[in-house]
Amino acid sequence: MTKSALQIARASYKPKVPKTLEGIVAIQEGQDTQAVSDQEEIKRLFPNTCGMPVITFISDTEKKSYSPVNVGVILSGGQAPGGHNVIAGIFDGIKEMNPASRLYGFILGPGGLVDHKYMELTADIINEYRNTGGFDIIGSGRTKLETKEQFEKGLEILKKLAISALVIIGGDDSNTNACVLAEYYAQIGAGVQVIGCPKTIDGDLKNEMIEASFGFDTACKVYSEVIGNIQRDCNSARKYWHFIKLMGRSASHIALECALQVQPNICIISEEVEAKNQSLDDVINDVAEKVAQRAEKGNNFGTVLIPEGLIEFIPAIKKLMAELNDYLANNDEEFKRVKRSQQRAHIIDKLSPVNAKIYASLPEAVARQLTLDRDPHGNVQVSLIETEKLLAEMVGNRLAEWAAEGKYKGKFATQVHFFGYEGRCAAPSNYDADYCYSLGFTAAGLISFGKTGYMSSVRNTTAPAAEWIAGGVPITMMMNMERRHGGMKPVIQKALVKLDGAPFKEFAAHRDAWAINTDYVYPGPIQYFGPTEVCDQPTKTLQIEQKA
Ligand code: FBP
Repeated sequence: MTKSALQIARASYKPKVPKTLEGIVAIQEGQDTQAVSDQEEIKRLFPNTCGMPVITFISDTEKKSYSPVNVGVILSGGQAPGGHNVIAGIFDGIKEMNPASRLYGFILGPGGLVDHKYMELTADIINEYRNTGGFDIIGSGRTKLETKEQFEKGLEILKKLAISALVIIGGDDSNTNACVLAEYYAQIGAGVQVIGCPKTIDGDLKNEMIEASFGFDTACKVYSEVIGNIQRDCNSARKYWHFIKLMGRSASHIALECALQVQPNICIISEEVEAKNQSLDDVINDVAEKVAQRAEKGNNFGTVLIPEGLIEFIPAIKKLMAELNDYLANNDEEFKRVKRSQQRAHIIDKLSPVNAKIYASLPEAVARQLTLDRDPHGNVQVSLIETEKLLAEMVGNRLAEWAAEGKYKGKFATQVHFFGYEGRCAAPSNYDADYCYSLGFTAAGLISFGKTGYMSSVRNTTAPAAEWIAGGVPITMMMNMERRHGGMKPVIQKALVKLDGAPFKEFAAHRDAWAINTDYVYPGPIQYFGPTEVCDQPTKTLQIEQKA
């Protein structure tokens, strides 16, 4: 494999880790925990793994001896920068405990466990992937681990390889599955521990104990770099409005973080649209008004950041999507038999009158995108809905109406962009490289203490890495009951942008000025070598949250 100069230099980077992970480690147990809501139901569903205490690693002086352990690892869901370092951290952690320990990777996600596709991860392989982006060391996939048959098939291969602990690196849905699997293996006395690791560029797997999901930092830095470049282009040519959709599924954390980094003219926050009960028309009017205000000052250019999940947060469209989800979950076969040209009419016929009317009013392409296959977790694939084009087109139409009424005299030409895949496999920033390695090393520690149903947790990450706090959080602590696939299921609660949270307030305090003025910031590319204030900065979101 030919390597770039950066790859070669970066391979020898030694991730910074919390001091408590450096020597001999002991654990400190906190109070017993309970689910974030629906406590009784979660307790009933997870009798073995609910209620366990939060665990913190502390330094110890008494040297322990560990038996060798065989560990399996799975990368689940969308790629996120730093996954390879989590695996390197697990590898180094279990080898430090006992050099005879072995690590196996299941190929292409949870499906690899069920289909018995695996490879042993040796030192030579691990060393090739240290500090690199991507999940290609073993690949990732979105198979949902949920049935007893899958768990039993998985157990066959785990037993064959004498694996007594499995680490699932994934987002909220994958960690929910990790918890269900941990509970099942505990219930049947399978002798397999299951540990989760918080991954997703979306940033929506976070709570009091998990302050960030890995990959969010690097992905936002990559997007902010390119948005900054676009803003500079935009301010040089002064002739385009750029509509930029940003990945992130439901939550607007990525859009908000990028806005804090680049100071765009407009950034829509889906959670605010929902809270204000705005219609699509309201959103269009808001954007068009800002375009018109800038045009009055002769500025017929600007940037609009759009979170990928926006459409789901427009209350009327959310209700429509809930009905569509239920219909498609229960009538998938019937719907697939309908001819493509008749699908729109078929859906209109099946929906309640209110939702049918909204569905009928949507542009053809967007209406079709709303009925595309859900992912295996029942989520609408929002990355396939072209909201950036929808908004650019509808804002253009609104401005044309205003121009006809003599209310607007500007020029409006657009460029549309979607940034998502560009950031998911970037070489991890120092923050993600350090954080991920620490998460992996922590997961190895949790295994050594016989824990199951825990998520690896590393906190206090705005402080220097030596002061980070490592430990484990019971996954059940993050759960509640939600409607999925037409029924109520226990799931990890998704963290959306809090409108009373400090990062949103910071944005809200400046956005009017950013809309009118051209206050762009150009963050430039991620730096891997250089002063700590350039290379080791965590996200603005985290910095603002921790300061508040
Ligand atoms: P995860 O939640 O699995 O980490 O996925 C993140 C994400 O990048 C979302 O932002 C996006 O909506 C989705 O994956 C796209 O996934 P895919 O490439 O599988 O369609």
